[in-house]
Amino acid sequence: MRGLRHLSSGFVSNVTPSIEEKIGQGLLLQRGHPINTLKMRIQSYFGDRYSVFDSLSPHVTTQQCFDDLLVPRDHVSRSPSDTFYVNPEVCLRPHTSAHQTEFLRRGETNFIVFGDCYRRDEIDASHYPVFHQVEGVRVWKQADAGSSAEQRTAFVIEDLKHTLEGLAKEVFQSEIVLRWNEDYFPFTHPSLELEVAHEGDWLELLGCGVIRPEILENCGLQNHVGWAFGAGLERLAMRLFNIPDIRLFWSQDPRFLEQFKPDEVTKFEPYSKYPPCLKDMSFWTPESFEVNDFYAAVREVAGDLVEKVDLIDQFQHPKTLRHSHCYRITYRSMDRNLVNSEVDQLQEEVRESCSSKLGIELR
Ligand code: FA5
Ligand code: MG
Repeated sequence: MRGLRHLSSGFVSNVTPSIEEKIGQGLLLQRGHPINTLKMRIQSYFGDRYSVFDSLSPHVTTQQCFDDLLVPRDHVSRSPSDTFYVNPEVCLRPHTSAHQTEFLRRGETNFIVFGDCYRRDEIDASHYPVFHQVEGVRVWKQADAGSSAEQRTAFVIEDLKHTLEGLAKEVFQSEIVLRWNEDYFPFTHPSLELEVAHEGDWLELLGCGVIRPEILENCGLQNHVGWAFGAGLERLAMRLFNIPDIRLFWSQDPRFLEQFKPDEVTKFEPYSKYPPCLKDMSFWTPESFEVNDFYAAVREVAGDLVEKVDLIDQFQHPKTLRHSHCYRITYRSMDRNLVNSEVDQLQEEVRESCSSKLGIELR
């Protein structure tokens, strides 16, 4: 459970039972599920010109997932506080970009990849440790993209923007307001992010950019240029189907599932909003405290009954210099009313589990 800080010595997998349970559930291919309906829309937009891969194992090597993509050795995304490791060389893919180089090496020049992705992350309505992404890649021979480096970059960016603006319009099939921002990824340069206006705010749809030439060269594609993008399907689907909480995608409740028909986009009608139950928890943190270990421990005990976890207070003791954190855990079921005694018991189990596994000292 605890972050494995020394991958080579005394390896302990940080993949928890509730994560293991999600592997192979196949929401992407489940007809009628909003994730499948969205996938079909994206797939139909890209049409026959793109090869589609949607059944790849989520187990990938750190080579595929990080090294091949020029992710620096000390980049935080490689850390076991962020990524689930099965063993020191194999992890659960944190992004579908993990498949870019294998298909480029096989000579694919236009392709999209759908997959379930896994990340150790915060807990709230738009973050879940399992989610889905679609990756897209397109490459050209240099000569077909322009005669100077500047021309080729401009050509690739223009095609990328055109393709992705078209995708957003196809997905939402309504008037939408988009904006491009600069971004950073180790594997693309320049890199961009696309946002859509949503309820008075901007919602991040995807990251993308011009593939770094070293990556293409390492795949045997000298004198080529291309773009890549990666988008989170849940965030798109939440907006498209009016789904307010990311946990709902995993619901087995017929009141959720039966609202959706294959290939139809309909607005979700909430069947209930049960009252939340808030519990605070304070503790002294050990030197090596990783907040994602805490989130994972809470999830492991409370499962989908935890809606969000917020850090509400922290301070450092002036004499001992120890750090104290106070978190507010919001418990709420999406399907039923939680009784107080049940939440009290959950909270007690969370406290016990955290104090035994994380080396924290409860206050
Ligand atoms: C990436 O994962 C890059 N691989 C995208 C990319 C591909 C860039 C190709 C350039 C070229 P990022 O970490 O921003 O980027 O995640 C992309 C999307 O995944 C986010 O916009 C979000 O929609 C989704 N996402 C990330 N973490 C979570 C999470 N915990 N829960 C739900 N969705 C998530
Ligand atoms: Mg991002």
